[in-house]
Order: sequence, then C-alpha cells, then structure tokens
Amino acid sequence: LMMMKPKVVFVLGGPGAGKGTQCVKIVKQYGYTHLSAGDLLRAERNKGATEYGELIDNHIKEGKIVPVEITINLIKRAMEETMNQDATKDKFLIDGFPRNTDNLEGWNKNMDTNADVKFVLFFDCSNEICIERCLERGKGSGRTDDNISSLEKRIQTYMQSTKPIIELYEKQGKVRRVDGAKSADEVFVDVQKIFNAEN
Ligand code: UP5
Ligand code: MG
Repeated sequence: LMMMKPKVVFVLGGPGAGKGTQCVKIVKQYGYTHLSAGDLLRAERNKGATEYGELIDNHIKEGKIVPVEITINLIKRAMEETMNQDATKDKFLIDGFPRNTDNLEGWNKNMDTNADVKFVLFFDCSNEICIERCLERGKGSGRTDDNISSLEKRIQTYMQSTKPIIELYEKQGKVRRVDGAKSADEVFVDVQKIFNAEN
C-alpha cells in the first residue's frame, strides 16, 4: 500500500529522441527518481533464468512492446522500493512508458488510483535524427536494438502505437512538447521552463 500518492511525469518520444539524456539532467536539478521502462526490462532480461528473459529479449530486438503485466510490475516494484527507502522520494520520471493502449490500460488498472500523472513530457524529434543518433550510439552501446533493422521496427512501432497515446494525452491538455532536435543543453533549457512552471 502506498501511503502518499507519488507524482508521475511520463516521458515519451521516439527511439533516441533524448528521453534518457534529459531525465538525467532533470534528476540532478529537480530531485525526481528516473525509472526507464526499457532499462527495467533490460535489467530483468539480464538477470537470466527469469521467466520472461527470452520474451523480453525477442520483443526488444523486434522493436515490439512487451505485455504490460511484465512492465507494470517492474515499474510498481521500483516505485515501492524507492519510497520504502525514503518516503519523501515521491516524484518519478517514468521514461518510455506508456507506449500503446495495452500499456495505458495496464497503468489505469494497476496504478491510476495509486499515483498522480502530472503531465507527459514529449520530446519531438524527426525519425531521421532518431535513427542517426541510435546508429551512432550503436557503435558502442551494446544494445541489441541499435541496428538499422531493429530501428526500422522501433520507428514503426512508435508511429503506429505510441504516437496515438501522445495524441490522447494531448486532447486532455497534458502534453508538454519540447523540440528534441536541438543540442542536449539547448533542449534542457526548454525542459527547465516546463518544470519551473509546474513546480
Ligand atoms: N543524444 C541525446 N540527446 C541528444 C541531443 N539533443 N543531440 C544529440 N545527441 C543526443 O539518446 C540517444 C542517443 O542520442 C545517445 O547516444 C545520446 O547521447 C544522444 P537517449 O537519451 O538515450 O534517447 P532515448 O530517447 O532515451 O532513446 P532510447 O533508445 O532509450 O529510446 P527507446 O524508446 O527506443 O528505448 P527504450 O529503452 O525506452 O525501449 C527499448 C525497447 O524496450 C522498446 O523498443 C521495447 O521493445 C521495449 N519496451 C517495452 O516493451 N515497453 C516499455 O514500456 C518500454 C520499452
Ligand atoms: Mg532511453
């Protein structure tokens, strides 16, 4: 049971739009806890011998979205661990989630009454720049999905499944859009304006 309702900012945008990079900066300045759904899934996969390792591995390579039952449990557990250690740590950046209607329904079913979604931080960046950044990172990242064939699938999934989720939140007035194509420091200037206005 969560005693105090944690505050959540969802961070969305295409693969390589800069979600993780900006979350690190937000954590330093605004004291949020950063939970990347992709990082949580990769860590779960890397544990090996867990029930879902192979499923997660295949989904990531294929740029497909893992069933929400798996992802929501990882997110929920990470939030609870953070708050159990320090009850004042009640602000979370949830990076790369929710990516489709399955994710959104899973959130609403499990977390909607347990957390307040303040807004959606959306890094808007062209597919071309997204692909270029991930391919560049792929030279040293070791990520199994930073190659051109996985990237084409990741972009397709983003356009087909995640964009509609962002549009849904847009209709609710919850999206804070940032131009993600600028340099990381320039993007953070715009991010700061948003967080300064919200807090
Ligand atoms: N970079 C960053 N900002 C830059 C800037 N402004 N200018 C120039 N370069 C910039 O950045 C990517 C690269 O670009 C880095 O090299 C960085 O230095 C540079 P990063 O900040 O890592 O971008 P990010 O948006 O976080 O990119 P990431 O690759 O993490 O995005 P994805 O959304 O594709 O990856 P994620 O880890 O979220 O998901 C991976 C997979 O996990 C999914 O495809 C899916 O299969 C699975 N998944 C689920 O199934 N469910 C979930 O809920 C989440 C993930
Ligand atoms: Mg990321």
